[in-house]
Amino acid sequence: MGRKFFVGGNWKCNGTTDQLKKIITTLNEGDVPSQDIVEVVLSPPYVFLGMVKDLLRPDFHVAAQNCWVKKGGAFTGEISAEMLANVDIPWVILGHSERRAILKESNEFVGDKVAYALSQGLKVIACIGETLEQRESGTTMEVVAAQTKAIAERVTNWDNVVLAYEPVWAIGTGKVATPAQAQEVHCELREWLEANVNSEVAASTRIIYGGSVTASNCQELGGQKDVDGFLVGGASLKPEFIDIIKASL
Ligand code: G2H
Repeated sequence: MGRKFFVGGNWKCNGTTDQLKKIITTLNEGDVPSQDIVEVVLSPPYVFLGMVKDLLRPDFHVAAQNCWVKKGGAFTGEISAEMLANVDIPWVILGHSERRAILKESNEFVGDKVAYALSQGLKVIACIGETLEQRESGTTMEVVAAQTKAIAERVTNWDNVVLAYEPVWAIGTGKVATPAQAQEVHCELREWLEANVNSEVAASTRIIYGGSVTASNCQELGGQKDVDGFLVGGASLKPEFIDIIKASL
């Protein structure tokens, strides 16, 4: 079975009601390929999830940007996976490098989150990626393999997992990975899945690229054999996101 192109928009900690309504209007008016060709998921900050879900066209879906690692309870400030499921939020982004770096989320903690979110019926965009220092010291594959292993050890069914490879040095820096750099890591990740999970998961799991994706670099990146879409930050807050969705054609 072919892997359907996936385009995620990660709005991070940005936006006001008015600003997001404006973006939603642009998205709703956008002429994009059908759901048979591309799966589009937008991830607003928590407080706007309900509004975005209500206003967004029905062929686009929403994702939370994080959720708690286990069942809810006395965890002030957290939102649990079962709460997201309860209010029909189908997707969650987990393990974004900003959380790994700033909030010190470990590989194991992210793996636990992925497993728990899946157990509650959510679909997960699981982020992995190396820092500039790690790339320059030649440990890129070692780093992303360890991040993926922590997920693989806790997950048995990969149907609802999208793996987002986001080199940290390319995030919000304007310094995008070259198509060859992205393809190399995506291909090695697929080989890792084949060797350490199984060939069915390796063939069917979507591996998307994130890190300074724009309308001008998305065609070439999306044309790589093992690049199955994007997780877009900055450019997903702009009208050019429509052009990025069209890179699925
Ligand atoms: C990477 C990406 C979205 P940006 O964080 O996940 O952000 O496209 O701004 O680099």
